[in-house]
Amino acid sequence: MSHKPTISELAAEESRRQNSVINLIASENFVSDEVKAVLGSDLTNKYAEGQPGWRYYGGVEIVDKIENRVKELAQKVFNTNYHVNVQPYSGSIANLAVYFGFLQPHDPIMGLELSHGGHLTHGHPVTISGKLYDRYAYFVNQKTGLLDYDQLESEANEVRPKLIISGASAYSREIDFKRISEIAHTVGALHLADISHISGLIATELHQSPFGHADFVMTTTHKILRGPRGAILFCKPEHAKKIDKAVFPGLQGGPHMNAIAAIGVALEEALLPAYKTYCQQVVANAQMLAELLTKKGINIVTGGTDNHLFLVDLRPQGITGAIAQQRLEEIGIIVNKNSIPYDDTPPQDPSGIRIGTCAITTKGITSQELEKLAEKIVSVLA
Ligand code: DSN
Repeated sequence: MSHKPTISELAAEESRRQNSVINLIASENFVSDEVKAVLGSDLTNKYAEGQPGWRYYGGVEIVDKIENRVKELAQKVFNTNYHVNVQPYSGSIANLAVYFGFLQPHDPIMGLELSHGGHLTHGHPVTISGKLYDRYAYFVNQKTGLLDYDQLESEANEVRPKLIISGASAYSREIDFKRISEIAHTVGALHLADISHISGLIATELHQSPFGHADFVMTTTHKILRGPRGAILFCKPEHAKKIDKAVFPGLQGGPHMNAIAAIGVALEEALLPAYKTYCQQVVANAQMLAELLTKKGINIVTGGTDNHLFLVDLRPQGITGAIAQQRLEEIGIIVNKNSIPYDDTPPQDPSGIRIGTCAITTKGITSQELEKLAEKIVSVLA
């Protein structure tokens, strides 16, 4: 009888896979051993529904201390006095908590079109955020590939949304959160800034901050922040009660205390000077890789990047994103196929790939290795 590998064996196999490839997936990273140790600790055994100081369970003295400390760390990392909730299981639930707490079914909302770099949970029709609320997409400019704030403003004036969602998962240029807040507030809307992809850059002042402007700020914790899977949801103090109630009991049960504590470890790491150096290197590596590919005739959407990622437009090569993803995987380079703005093909078979440098920077890639990497990428795309 053939041996079916145990889950532990498969997990070990996945570790070997991760360490044997070059990971260019913009939303993935490698966490530290300390993050892993706390994530796998006995905190996973503990129920703690409620908030520190008012739980529905006994034995919460230590988890209360942990959750309070993680909240303090989150405020410190982002240099903010916004209220903070560290319980959302993930980014999708954290965004939903804002919608559930502040919107009524069929309220109009605005989010960046998915194929222009937006995110499914920002009102895409296949998700609850698009089914429960009336989403109006905004777009990047067709010529420049840049967010078109004037177009957003005139659309907001027409739509009169209750909420504008900013933030992206495939946009390589700086986002003007202040301007988006101004647009939102002028039309009587609230503003949710989803900073999941760039939160580390905001924490280290390498990107404009939405704090002080947006009503809500949400980040996942497992991308550039190098924590476990989870999310942190911030809001202006006047929205605190509704946000906490929307997360629990509105959408969730017991918080995952092991994940919350491991987020705390990642936040402790983000306060170290080495973290700023890391974020600077992430951006420098993305810019260098984009430049190397451009020199070799590859078309980068918007011509480069201000952050940790960029999109490759494969139309000149005459191959799809799926083919590029497969060819790259065959030579040990992992990317994801991705729509590009004004793509003529569907998201299942888009014309681009997304490349990000968070994971390879954690692994300490050198500039010579980046040059070799660019050559390898071009060898299978051209
Ligand atoms: N799926 C994530 C990404 O890859 O950007 C966002 O949730």
